[in-house]
Amino acid sequence: MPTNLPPEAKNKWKEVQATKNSREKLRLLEEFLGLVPRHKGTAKLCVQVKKQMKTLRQEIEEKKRKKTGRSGPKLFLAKEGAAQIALLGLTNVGKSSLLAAVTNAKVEVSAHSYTTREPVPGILNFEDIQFQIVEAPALMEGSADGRAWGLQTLAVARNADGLILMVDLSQNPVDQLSLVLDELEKANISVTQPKTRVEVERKFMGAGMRIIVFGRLVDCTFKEVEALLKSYNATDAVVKIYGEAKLAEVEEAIFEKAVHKPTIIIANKTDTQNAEDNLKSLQAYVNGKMSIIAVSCQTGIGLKKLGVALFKKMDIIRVYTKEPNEREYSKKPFILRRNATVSELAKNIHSDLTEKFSFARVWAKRLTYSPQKVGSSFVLEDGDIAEIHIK
Ligand SMILES: Nc1nc2c(ncn2[C@@H]2O[C@H](COP(=O)(O)OP(=O)(O)OP(=O)(O)O)[C@@H](O)[C@H]2O)c(=O)[nH]1
Ligand SMILES: [Mg+2]
Repeated sequence: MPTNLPPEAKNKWKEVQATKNSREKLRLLEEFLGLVPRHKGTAKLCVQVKKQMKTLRQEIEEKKRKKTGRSGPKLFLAKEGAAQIALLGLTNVGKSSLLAAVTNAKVEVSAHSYTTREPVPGILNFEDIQFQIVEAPALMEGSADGRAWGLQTLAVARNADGLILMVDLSQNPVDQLSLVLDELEKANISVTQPKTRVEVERKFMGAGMRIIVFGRLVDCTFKEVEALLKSYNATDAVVKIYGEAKLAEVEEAIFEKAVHKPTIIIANKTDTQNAEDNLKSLQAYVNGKMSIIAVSCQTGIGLKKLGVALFKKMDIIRVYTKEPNEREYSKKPFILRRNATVSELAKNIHSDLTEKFSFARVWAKRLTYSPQKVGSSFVLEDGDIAEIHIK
């Protein structure tokens, strides 16, 4: 559904984009909203803008509190470890119990609803790396529309590298999961690889417009996409389109980027009655699209699987480095994405290394001769040891 915004609204949006100041942005968003005609095509946009405004208000509040030294809920938590994983679910499913069982965090577990009211981080050790797990305050129907702390919880999810969705097997898990997925979808966060993805990235002045279509435009032409962006006064931008995209989806991406998060499901309370049947219906509903780990935070069953499941889902590898003149390699690995090359490793070690790179020597079980002399495009695997030589 096209929004058919009048030019004044589009101009106002450009002003919104241009400012970094929270208060100014809030004021401009308010003005923008006043210029948006109300009809079916703009409903989603209005919700999105209101959401942004609410988040900005919270941000302003947070800054004020910081100045006065009063503490209050934080909007974002600094990342630690190999990845930050947001732990989401309805109330009482056992999120705090999981954090208490697998991390060092001190959390309150309670049979009362809505005990956790601000994000709580904890560190999970897996072999020689760490994952940071952040329990976010419970989701509920209406979270994405700003009910209770919903927007804060969804902001934690959006900012995280991956998600754990937790359900309670003593209740209907399908209802719980579909509610959580609905709220995530409303917040433009997808948990499975979406078929369509549109990215609009504004660039510095003079960069010009580049539209790159990896997939296919369904109901419009290149020229129409360009005209749409120009109507929003975006003359310097890179637009990437994956999968089959409609013009309306390109327009949506101008306002909020859809994000995809690698996600696993934890089905908790396997120790309760009906848990087995409930797990079966959950498996049927998910239908292999996401992996489900069945656990009991009370008895500890299944919890050991979490580390390896996260490691696999996050698609990361560990690479150990060695100085050319030393015998031992570093105990602390570099964390890289799967299929990363030696050149990416070099860039991770030091930004200078890409230019100075000459060759690398790699130790790995899969190689016939180890170490092997390799170039910058050599693909690394988990557990490899690399020694980088400079010119
Ligand atoms: N039987 C059983 N009860 C559990 C299990 N895990 C957690 N509980 C109970 O479930 C209740 C809620 O646990 P919490 O860990 O506080 O749940 P939460 O998801 O953090 O809830 P809020 O923060 O309040 O939204 C508590 O009474 C726990 O003792 C489990 O594996 N089995
Ligand atoms: Mg809790």
